[in-house]
Amino acid sequence: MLLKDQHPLNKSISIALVGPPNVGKSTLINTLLGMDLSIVSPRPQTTRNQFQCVTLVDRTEIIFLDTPGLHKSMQEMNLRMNHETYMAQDGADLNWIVLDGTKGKESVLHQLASLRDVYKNLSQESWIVVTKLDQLKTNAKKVEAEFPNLMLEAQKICPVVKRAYFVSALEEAGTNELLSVVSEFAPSGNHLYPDGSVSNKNVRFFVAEYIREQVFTLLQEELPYEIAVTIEEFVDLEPSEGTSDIVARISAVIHVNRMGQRAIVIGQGGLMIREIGMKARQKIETLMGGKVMLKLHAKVSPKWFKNHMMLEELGLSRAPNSIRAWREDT
Ligand SMILES: Nc1nc2c(ncn2[C@@H]2O[C@H](COP(=O)(O)OP(=O)(O)O)[C@@H](O)[C@H]2O)c(=O)[nH]1
Ligand SMILES: [Mg+2]
Repeated sequence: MLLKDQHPLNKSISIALVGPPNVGKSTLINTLLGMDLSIVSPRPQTTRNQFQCVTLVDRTEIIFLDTPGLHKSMQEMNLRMNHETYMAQDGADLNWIVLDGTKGKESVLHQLASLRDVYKNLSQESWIVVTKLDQLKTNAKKVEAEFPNLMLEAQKICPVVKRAYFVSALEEAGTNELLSVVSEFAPSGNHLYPDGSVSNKNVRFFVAEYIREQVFTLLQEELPYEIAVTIEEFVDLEPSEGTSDIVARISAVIHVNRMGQRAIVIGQGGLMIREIGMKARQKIETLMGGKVMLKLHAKVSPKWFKNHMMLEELGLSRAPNSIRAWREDT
């Protein structure tokens, strides 16, 4: 879709956030957007799909591409998740290599070095964004002192790195400055999204994500990695006068790998699944701007993470090195 008759001073830039899992990429995007769109949890590999989030700063459209981060496992789902990250990086004008600043400079350089193989083909301009600075227990003025010569040493590892910025997404420190720098840097160009758009994914996608976010937050151990959420029914309702102010009726399935996991998701007397539903519903209602009816079921779908059809349904498209399906025609 081409948006016509645009202002001649419009600018547009797309930024792929790449980096190790759990460094705070999704949190940073949410802070910069000013809304909790991308799901966040204290566990690595919460984000599974790449998707775009959009914000406007004056006449500059900034498109953030959130990515799952890269991991080395050869599981079909992980191959597809890595592919999502490569695709995002490929289409972006700028890469932010997001690194966790909690443990200071040596750790930041170590994280960068661990990505060396992955990012050796990086051609677009790349910046380092060191985040979680609130954990450093240092005040902003001392940041430079904590990371002396970071750029010089970073460039030895990853020569395409041009700049470094320091932020705390949680405390919103340095984040507005980062937005101004980006809008300064952005090239002139037409906006790709109509005003008011926030993402290229639809509400259904975020509803499933918000449910998964609660599973990641409320359930322990490895369980969340063996869980997926699909939407079974999504009906928009016209809030009828006086009788009901419900804007949607949604029914979703929480897929688990094994029978025992189903019992954990449901919890004693259904308490756990009710809590997952209640917390997810609050975020869904904020997103949709009205009340929703949310029904959740838990279902055993053995080895869903190897099932090509299921992975397609979850929006993870086939990777070039995908494991061949046993009944592939070509
Ligand atoms: N203290 C602190 N924690 C953060 C910050 N940004 C993210 N986190 C936490 O780090 C964890 C991982 O964040 P997430 O955004 O999911 O990381 P991602 O996997 O890189 O997308 C979550 O528990 C966040 O609350 C920050 O600026 N400061
Ligand atoms: Mg994430």
